[in-house]
Amino acid sequence: MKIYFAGSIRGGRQDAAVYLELVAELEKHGEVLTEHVATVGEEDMEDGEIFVRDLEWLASCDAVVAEVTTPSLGVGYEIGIAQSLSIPVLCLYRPGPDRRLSAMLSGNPGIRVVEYTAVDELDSVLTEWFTPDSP
Ligand code: 6IA
Repeated sequence: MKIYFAGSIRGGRQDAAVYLELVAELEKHGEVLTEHVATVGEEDMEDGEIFVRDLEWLASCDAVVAEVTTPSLGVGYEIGIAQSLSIPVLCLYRPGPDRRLSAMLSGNPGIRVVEYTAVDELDSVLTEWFTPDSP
C-alpha cells in the first residue's frame, strides 16, 4: 500500500507535530511516499521539481490521506487531482471554534472526512479505511 500523505507546508506549519504523529501511524499501514510533509526543511529543490515529483508520487499511490485542519492550496489541489484519478481520499480534520472546513471537502460525497481531536483516536478509523475494498 503506497500512501500519499498531504499536509500544509506554505499554508502554515502550525500542525507539523500532528503530521509527524500521523505519518508514524500511517507507516503501520503501508509505505508513506511523502514523509517530508512532516519533516520539511532539509529539501533544496526548485518549485517546478517539487511539483513534478509530487504529482508523479500522487499518480502512483494507492490512497491519499490529507490532514486538512490548516487550510492549504497545495493540499486542496492534491485532493482534487486524486479524486480525478479515482484514488481514495481520507481527510482528517480537527474542528475548532475559529475555523470551518471548506464545503468542497465537507460537502464532497466522493471523499471521506473524519473529525478527530488527537491522533491516538484514529487507530480503528485507519485500520478500517485501509482494509481492502473499504475506502
Ligand atoms: O500549498 P502548500 O505548500 O501548503 O502545499 C502543501 C502540499 O503540497 C503538501 O501536501 C505537499 O505534498 C505539496 N508540497 C508543497 N510544497 C512542497 C515542498 N516544498 N516539498 C514537498 N511537497 C510540497 C519544499 C520546500 C520547503 C523547504 C518549503
